Amino acid sequence: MRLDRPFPLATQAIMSDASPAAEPATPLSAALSSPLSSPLSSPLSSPLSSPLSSPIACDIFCAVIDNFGDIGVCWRLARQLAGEHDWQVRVFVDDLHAFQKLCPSLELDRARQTVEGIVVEHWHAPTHAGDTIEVADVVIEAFGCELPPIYVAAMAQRERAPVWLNLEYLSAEDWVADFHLRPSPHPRFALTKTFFFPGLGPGTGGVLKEQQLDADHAAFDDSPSARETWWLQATGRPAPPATATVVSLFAYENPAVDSLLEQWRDSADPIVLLAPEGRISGALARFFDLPSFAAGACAERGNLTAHSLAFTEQSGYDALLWASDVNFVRGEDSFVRAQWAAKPFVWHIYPQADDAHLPKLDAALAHYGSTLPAAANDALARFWHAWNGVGQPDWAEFQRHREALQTRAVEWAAELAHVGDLAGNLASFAKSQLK
Ligand code: TRH
Repeated sequence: MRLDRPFPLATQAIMSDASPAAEPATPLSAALSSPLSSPLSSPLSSPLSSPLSSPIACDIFCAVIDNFGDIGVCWRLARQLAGEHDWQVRVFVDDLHAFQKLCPSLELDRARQTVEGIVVEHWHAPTHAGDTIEVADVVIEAFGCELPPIYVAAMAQRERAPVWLNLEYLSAEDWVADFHLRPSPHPRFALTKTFFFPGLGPGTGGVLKEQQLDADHAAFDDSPSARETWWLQATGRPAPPATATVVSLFAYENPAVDSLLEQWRDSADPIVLLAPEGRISGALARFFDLPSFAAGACAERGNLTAHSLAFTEQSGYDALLWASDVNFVRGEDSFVRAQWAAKPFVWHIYPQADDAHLPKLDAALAHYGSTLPAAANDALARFWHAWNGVGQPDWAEFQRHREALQTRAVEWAAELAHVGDLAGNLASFAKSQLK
């Protein structure tokens, strides 16, 4: 519920977070007294109804660093909060082009639009906070993107301070549980920002999982016609024979891919590779000696058949994971989706300077491989390290442990579900603060 009355930004001359010298600003007291900004005072006098008596309003701010995961996580969270918790959700996002890749119905030239009941504001400048300042009950600052100063100042003016959450990047490291839900007082305003840490273990915020996901997955697995339809739509061909191993490949550029393609080419059993067009497509084109490997392309060498797939809208990505036997995923959101798909998977972690990503990789392996037989756990770790720049991948060894990896994948999906879905955990915490 938005307690504040919208008022034209032009009358807003609130001291920004920037130093006063940085921009001419009417002191807040003057802004409050001027008749034009009287709506600003309305929150101070509006009757306080419990925010829980009407839909909770939530603003999510997302600055896309690169790739698709920032907006991928925010959009999935927004859809869950709106669809499963009936929140009024507004997403401020700066890069509509990245967003449109996973949400094709988004229009690139609109400052504001509604998609699936969610208001999408083009966050066209760091200081932009919409044509009017309407502070929500819950404000989610995704991945430390820094809220517009004018919005923070308006948060401080709100009769009931909003629940302000900093949604962190996912990490499987143990320290995450110690920092999850830690409050951080604002240096100047009577506001508190709470750090919300996703995670793979107890005591963290968990990871996103739609309530309908398991049912949708089971329906796909139980319907040969649904699978056949998917194969024809995705590749133009029927599903391959059961003797083939189907591999999905969503990765950054990766020097290990050349060796893996050769191993797949020389594999004793047929390999069908499904690669959404993207950063790995250049390597596939070179391997098949093609000028490009765009969506719709198909090529064969030895026992390897590769299809380049069109980038689907976000809800369509899961079916690729369900249709495959082994999933190569990357970043954060597809990494989580592979865990829910309950198939053996290989993670191309978002590379960081000085190999800072490797401890994060090992932390995830520690959770995921903890109950694997030692030989299978070692093989998985070697393969994940090779896929992340340390050593050479050994596909035959990975395949030798496929049965143990498949058993573990199913177990892990159940264990991860016990941590609770991130959207539900976040909604519960926010409501506990709004009482
Ligand atoms: O695209 P990414 O590499 O995003 C990265 C990571 O999130 C990383 O943690 C972050 O620091 C960096 O961005 C800034 O990988 P990720 O996280 O898997 O996001 C991809 C999104 O794209 C995910 O939501 C799934 C979606 N997707 C589709 O919607 N359709 C598709 O066809 C494919 C292949 C993916």
